[in-house]
Amino acid sequence: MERTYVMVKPDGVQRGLVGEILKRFEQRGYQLLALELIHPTKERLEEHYQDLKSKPFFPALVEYMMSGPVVGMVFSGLEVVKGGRKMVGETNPLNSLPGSIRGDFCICVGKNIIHASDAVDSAEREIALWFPNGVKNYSSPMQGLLYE
Ligand code: RTP
Repeated sequence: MERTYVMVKPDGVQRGLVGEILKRFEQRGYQLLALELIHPTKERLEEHYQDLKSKPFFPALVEYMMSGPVVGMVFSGLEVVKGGRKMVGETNPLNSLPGSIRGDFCICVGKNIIHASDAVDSAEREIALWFPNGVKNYSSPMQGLLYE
């Protein structure tokens, strides 16, 4: 089953939105495989956002992401990468529809509360980066109610 990496960013944690975000992914039917609150290092964030290193906003992005703890989660489910991105909304919250997480809870691109992997290969790279000890699958009876 496909997996994705979701991170509640420091502003999302500080605003007490972890439970709301977790609830939305769970109620959609995605299965929670891992969850951890951590204080990310600069090195880990630079690795996570390696594709954005040349962007002018990169230093501010890393600074923002180090402004407090983050909560990382791994979810599995049918096409969870695409579905998860839809739930999150657009990078700029102003372009995010109400009903999406960014559309419901934030306004500014520099404080957009959540990250979700944008492709299956980057999801696997991010899961390995943030959960270096591995993530175990487990069977859940609930999953049988979601798929034909
Ligand atoms: P993320 O990786 O955090 O899920 O966000 P994303 O795919 O929607 O957007 P991406 O282009 O990967 O950008 C990563 C994060 O960088 C910040 N950003 N700031 N000031 C700016 O113009 C700007 N553009 C991007 C945002 O926090 C964005 O989520």
